[in-house]
Amino acid sequence: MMGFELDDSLKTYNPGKESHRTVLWLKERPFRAAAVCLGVLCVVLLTGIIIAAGHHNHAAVEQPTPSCNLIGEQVQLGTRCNLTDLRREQTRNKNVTKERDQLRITCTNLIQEQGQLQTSCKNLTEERDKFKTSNMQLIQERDQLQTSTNNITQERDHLLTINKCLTKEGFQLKTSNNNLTQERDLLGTSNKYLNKEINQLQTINNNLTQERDLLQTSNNNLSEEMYQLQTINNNLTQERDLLQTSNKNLTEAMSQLQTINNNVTLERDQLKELQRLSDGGGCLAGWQPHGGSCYFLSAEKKSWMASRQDCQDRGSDLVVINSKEEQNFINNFCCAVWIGLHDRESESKWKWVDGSPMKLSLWNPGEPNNAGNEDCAELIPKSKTWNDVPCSWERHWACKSVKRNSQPEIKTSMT
Ligand SMILES: [Ca+2]
Ligand SMILES: [Ca+2]
Repeated sequence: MMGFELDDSLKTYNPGKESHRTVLWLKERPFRAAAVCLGVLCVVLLTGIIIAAGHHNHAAVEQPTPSCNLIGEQVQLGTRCNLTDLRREQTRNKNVTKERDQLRITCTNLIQEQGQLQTSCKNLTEERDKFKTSNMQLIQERDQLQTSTNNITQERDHLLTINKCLTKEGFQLKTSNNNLTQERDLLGTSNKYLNKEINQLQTINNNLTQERDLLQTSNNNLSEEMYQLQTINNNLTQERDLLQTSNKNLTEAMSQLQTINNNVTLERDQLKELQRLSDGGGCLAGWQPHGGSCYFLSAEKKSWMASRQDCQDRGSDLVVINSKEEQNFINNFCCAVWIGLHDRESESKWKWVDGSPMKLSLWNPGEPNNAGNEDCAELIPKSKTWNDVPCSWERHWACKSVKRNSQPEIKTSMT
């Protein structure tokens, strides 16, 4: 109605209970409070004007109008009614007067309160300005603090990153430190051994130095001796050359004597061999003569190859049987013996050690059967036959050679 509306708190205004809230409200809204006060003042003034108008109407009631007199005259019976209305009006007038007085008192109080409120408003305005200024400063400080906080946060993040890196490096350094500690301990141990070795080497070196000095002295002495020996050697070389010439002459003479001696020895041996042959029926000692040949029976057992080698060493070979008569002679030997028959070069192609083919066949029935790579032949006296067996087996053996008494005359090479 007055261009503004009162707050709910003002509508329920109670000076006794709500004084504190009102003061707070006034501090928060000083201009609005001033407007409210002005509105209240206007209401009071309007109320006063209305009351004055009522008083004027009351005076008009007290002076009877011509029309009222006419009515009073016309309705004299209703006089009691007019008196009742008059009393009612008077009572009403008294009440209104009382209300006006109260309103005047209220108005006076409101005016006083208005003055107080204006003073309070002024103070509040000043405080507001101060708060504004303070607020501005606080905002500036807050912005500065915000900026500072941002900077510190960045620095903190940076420091956190650095801290992480340092932690990582610290861990690596710790690991490295442990490794270095182990290496240091090992090197310490090694160092102890090396020191011990160095001391030993130092001792050895001292000994060697002494030996070297001794050797140096000895070397000097030896050098002198060598020089002397060189002189002696030269003399001896001359003497040697003379002796070599003499020796050469003597060697030639000795060689001639050696040749003469060999010839004499050979003649002596031939004479001895002739003597043995004449004593043993034309065979060497240990050999048995038969026909035009000599036969040797071994006392030990060997393989076929070793047996043949023994015969060859004796200037003969394993026996070659050319006739049944010869076979019968060998059958008289004590036991099974190797004979000079084999198929070592080509399987089943038997031949004698002198290269002649096998003409006479005296194999035991079913032999040769080559049962187990059997390439050498043995003679079995019991069955008077031959059998092929492995050449590595060991048997006695029989050698055969010609008689020596039919050999030509002894050669002499003596000059
Ligand atoms: Ca064979
Ligand atoms: Ca056989």
